[in-house]
Amino acid sequence: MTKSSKGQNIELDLDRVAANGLLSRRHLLSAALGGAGLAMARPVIGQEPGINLEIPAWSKTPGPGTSPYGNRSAHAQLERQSGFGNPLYPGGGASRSPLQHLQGTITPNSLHFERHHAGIPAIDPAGHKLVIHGLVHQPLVFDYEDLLKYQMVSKIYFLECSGNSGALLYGGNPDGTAQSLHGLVSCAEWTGIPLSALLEEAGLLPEARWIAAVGADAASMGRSIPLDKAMDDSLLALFQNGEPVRPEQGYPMRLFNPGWEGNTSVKWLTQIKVTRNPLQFRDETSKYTDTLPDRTSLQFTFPMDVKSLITSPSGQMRVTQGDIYRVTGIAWSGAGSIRRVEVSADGGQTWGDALIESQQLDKALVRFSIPWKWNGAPAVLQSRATDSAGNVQPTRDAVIAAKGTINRYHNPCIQSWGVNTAGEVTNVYV
Ligand SMILES: Nc1nc2c(c(=O)[nH]1)N[C@H]1C(S)=C(S)[C@@H](COP(=O)(O)O)O[C@H]1N2
Ligand SMILES: [Mo]
Repeated sequence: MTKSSKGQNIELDLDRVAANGLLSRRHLLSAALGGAGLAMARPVIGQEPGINLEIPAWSKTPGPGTSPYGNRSAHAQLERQSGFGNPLYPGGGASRSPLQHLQGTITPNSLHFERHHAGIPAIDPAGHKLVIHGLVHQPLVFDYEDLLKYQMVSKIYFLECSGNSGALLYGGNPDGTAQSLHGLVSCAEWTGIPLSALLEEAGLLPEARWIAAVGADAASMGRSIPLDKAMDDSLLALFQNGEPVRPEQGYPMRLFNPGWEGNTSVKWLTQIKVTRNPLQFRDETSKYTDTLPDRTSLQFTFPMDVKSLITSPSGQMRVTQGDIYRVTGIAWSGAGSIRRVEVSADGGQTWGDALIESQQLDKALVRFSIPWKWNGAPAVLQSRATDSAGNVQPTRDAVIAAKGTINRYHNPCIQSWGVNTAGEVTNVYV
């Protein structure tokens, strides 16, 4: 980054856009363009030792050559974080993406979150079949190799478990991180066959209204999907970020319902039955229903709400007084694209508009940032997203007022990261 032409006096010129040190996103923009932005690089003053362009050791001898499968730098090791297993559900559980260490919007396949109800089946694609039957003119069976011959589409979409962020409704978790609290969301380019093409090939009967999708795992996980969705943008996904869908994500094929709760995107898909009514699977009756304070439950709450989250600075990080930070995070909505992300450093009293750094695709993550100077006083960092349908991300109080705390699913509430006078960042509730 280039040094500001305004040199040491830059502080005087910073536009403050909200209380407690939030600065105009224009500073990040203009710095990138080489203008009078924030100078993050250290200026070279005179003959400073260490910048005499000495050749480092790694430049003096050739390194190892090519390899069949690439890996991350030993200096950049990232890991998924697994929850506790339950002996009653062998292979069941979830692992979370390390959101606080990722940038951009695409989740590397090895770090995509996982949620399995009975572990990962060891499927040989040569023995796997996809059957479409029920209310169709002609039941069909597809082999993996057959499916590879179809025209495909590639789309970038987020996937979020509807249980993501549920812990926030209960309070606690002062040591929570972006990963532990919100890591059940990831984003990838999914390549596959529009489900509508396969359903049309089978030929829908006039009374068809739903499809029932079932996986080949030991949980035989099934979900009912309205036919309108299946004919709109549902995919039979075969590839994930360019390579075959990973075993954890449903190899050799999964259903993918863009913008909808992760559970509906049935992995290891082996059966689609076209029906008149939903089949009332376990995962849409005893699970994945939202129980309200009066003990009635909402069923089939499919779309994921508009949501955002600051990933840095975030839980268990530390900031230094006087330093300027690129506050950054992710935002997404199951209802369309992200149009605006605001950031507050005073617990939601004043807000400044963040810069959207990425493309603003439908039902995909966006990356946002805003510069912030920590002045040493207690602060509460929050972000608030607005989507193309005009939905604004709600506060935690608003979510609890609307749906209570019996329900654990579909919590899109604003995350608050508290900064104490020591610079420690923790999960707080305001
Ligand atoms: N067959 C099958 N499909 C499944 C599941 C499962 O356990 N079995 N888990 C569901 C849940 S709850 C979620 S959130 C997503 C998780 O997808 P991922 O593991 O690729 O992130 O898959 C869904 N599809
Ligand atoms: Mo899920």
